[in-house]
Parts: sequence; structure tokens; C-alpha cells
Amino acid sequence: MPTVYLCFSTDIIHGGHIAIIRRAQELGELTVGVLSDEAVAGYKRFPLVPASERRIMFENIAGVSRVVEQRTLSYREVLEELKPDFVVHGDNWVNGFQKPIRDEVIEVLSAWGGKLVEFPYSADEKYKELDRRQRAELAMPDFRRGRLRRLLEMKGLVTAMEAHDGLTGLVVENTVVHENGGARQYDAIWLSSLCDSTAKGKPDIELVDMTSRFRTVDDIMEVTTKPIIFDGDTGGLTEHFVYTVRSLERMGVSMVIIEDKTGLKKNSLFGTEVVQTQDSVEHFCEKIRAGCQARRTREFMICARIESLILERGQEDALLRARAFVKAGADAIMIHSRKKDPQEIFDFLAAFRAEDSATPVVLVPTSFNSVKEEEWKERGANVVIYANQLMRAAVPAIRKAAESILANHRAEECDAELMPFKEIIRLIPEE
Ligand code: SPV
Ligand code: MG
Repeated sequence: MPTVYLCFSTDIIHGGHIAIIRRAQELGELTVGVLSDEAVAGYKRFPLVPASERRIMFENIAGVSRVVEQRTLSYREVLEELKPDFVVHGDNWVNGFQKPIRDEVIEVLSAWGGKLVEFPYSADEKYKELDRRQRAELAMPDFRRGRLRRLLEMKGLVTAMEAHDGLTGLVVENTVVHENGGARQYDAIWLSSLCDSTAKGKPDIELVDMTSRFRTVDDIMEVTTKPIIFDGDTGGLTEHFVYTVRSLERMGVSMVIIEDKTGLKKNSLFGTEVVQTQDSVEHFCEKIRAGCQARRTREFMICARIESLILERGQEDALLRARAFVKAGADAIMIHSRKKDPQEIFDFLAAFRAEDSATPVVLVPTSFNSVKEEEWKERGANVVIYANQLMRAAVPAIRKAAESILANHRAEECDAELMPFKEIIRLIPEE
């Protein structure tokens, strides 16, 4: 009897899936592949149902002989193992970003004379509605909060991009680039104190109060589903920090990062050009412990940010603090530098990883921006935050338009550089 392979990324099974399963069964003995959580998360959205459970769903469909996990978007590994006579797929990948995956399937199958069979893809409105409803679930606080931890487990390295309002949140949520038949998108959203303050025309000195910062979180949460990492500045007084932890956790934020500075906090990119005081290890550990005690779930992460390199106190001080903060309960640490040369971060990572292989390390490579994510992962980093690039892209563009209109006494000259509002509106979802 001929053998057939059909791979699914879905976490719900509807009539359209059953129909294609039935057609595949007519060709021979059917093996269903379940795409790994990591591959699904990168390719469309975070799966609501993990691969282990999706496997069980398919195992219980009559006529499915067996279910295997497909680890990557590429079919090569699975196909070379199963050597099926047929691979079945919808015809929606004949063109578009999945085409390289399709081409590879045809090439791999040709080694043993296997064939690709494509059925018309059904883009039924009711199935689209199901997907929309599932996306809405992902936005709910209880679904969203734990997703950063799960992404860290799944991917090892996650990326976060800055957003400072609903619109930039939508850009971070929806930006996708296609590469090698797959898709790349940001894993999480960074709520920067610098950009949140700047958007309000205020300095980054903990002047924008928590109520206002939470308002920004809420604006972003309303229109996105990705996990949120909140820049908690110094965390303020320990007595206040515990309330911040509770509020963020309840809102569905996944991680708060607090930095070991005290007194009037200035942005780290100023380094030693301004007076900045580092908190004592003991006092900051107390703050971490209090935060950990205040939270209600293990899903919510508290990250301790070490300012030793920014303040030129050296690697030893940074390492000593990392050790102490982890011992006090920090779920992750962030090490920061404002040097262009990444060497001091490399040195820290090597030394820290030699003694701690588990605690996630967060980086904000604004100054040391030459290193690619793949190398950071190899060196032991787990979160890469692009902390302010969207704001820095926007300001020169809007200033240029403002100047052009003034200089030309009309808007015609700058119009070619502006996005038509029709296109901007397309970014905004309608219920
Ligand atoms: C922020 O984005 O507000 C940060 C990162 O804290 S940095 O500006 O590099 O200090
Ligand atoms: Mg900040």
C-alpha cells in the first residue's frame, strides 16, 4: 500500500482539515506530521495547544495510521526518514513565501520517485473567523503572561522590539519578513522607559509615573498578542515595587526588568557623563526578594539589570551582582554596556555561563549593534531587545516633513515621502 505524508500546524481541527485528511487517505496509508511549537510560533502565531496535545488530537482521527513531529518548516528530515510515496498539501504554497519549502519537498521526493499532490486550498470565511477568535485568546492576560517563559524554553533566544503606543505595538505585532520559506517576526514587545517618556516629551528620569506607564501598556495590549517586557526603571521604593509587580502581573505582562540604580535615575546611555548611583547589592537583593514574594504566579518574571559596566565598575562587580541577584530570586539578569565594541559583553557572558548555564540573560544591543542574534545565542544570551529603534526611525522622518512644509509654504513637496493614510489604516484591525 502506498504511503502518504501530510503536515499540520493547526491547533484546531475543522471541516476543511478533515476533508483534506480524507482525500489523503484515499492515496494510501496516512502519516500526519505535527509541526513543532517553535516552528509554528515563528511561522504564524504562538500555538494555543502545544505540540504534545496536537499530536493526540490527530492520533484520534480515524484512518490516521500514525503521527510524527516535524521539527522544522523544512520537510527534509521527516521525508528522508519516512520516504513516503505521496506528500499532500493545499495549493496555497505554489506561490508566495512558502514556495522554497515546496520546491525542496519536490526535490527530496524525487530521490525515490515520490510525488507531491496538491488540493485546492479552502480560504473559507468561517475558518478565518475561527483563526481570528484564537488570536483574540492569545491577547488575554492569562494566556499572554506565561508565553515569554515558554518561548524562552522553546527557542533559547527570543527577540523583543520597542513599542511606545498602540500604533508601534501594531507594527511590532505584525511585521513579518520571509526567509528560506519561513517567516521571521519579533517574539515580544519591549516597553522602554526611554521611549515611553520621549513619546510624552519627557526625560527618562522616572518622571512619567506608573499610572501613565500602565496606560501605555494597556494601549499596546489592546491591539497586540505578543508577550510584553516592561522596563521598570529602578523599581522605585521596595514598598512601591511590590504593587508594581502585582499590577503588571495582573495585566498580563510577562517580565519586569529593574536596574540596580538608586536616587535620580538617568538613562544608561549617558553612562558616567551624568551622576548616577548604583544601589548596594544588599538593598537591591531585598527589592528582588520582595518582588518575588509579591507575585502570584511563576509565569511572571523579574529580571535584575546590572549597571556595573555602564558605570565602569568592572567585570568582577558585574559578576558578583549577577550571582547575588540570581540567589535573591531573579528569574533573569540583564547586562548592559554602552560601548560600541561588544567585547565586554562577550567577556561577561563567557564568565557568567561558566558558572550558571540556566538563568536567562537579557541584552539591549543599542551601542554594540554589530553582532547578529545567532552569535548572541551561541554565546549564551537569551533575550535580545531592540530598545529604541522605532522611535529613532520616526523622529527624523516627522521632523523632515515638518521642515519641508515650512520651507515650501505647502505640503506638495513632502507628499511623495508620506504613507497614504489608506495604507496606515490597513494596519489598524477592525472588530
Ligand atoms: C530603555 O529602553 O528605556 C532602557 C534601555 O532602559 S537603555 O535606554 O539602553 O538604557
Ligand atoms: Mg529604561
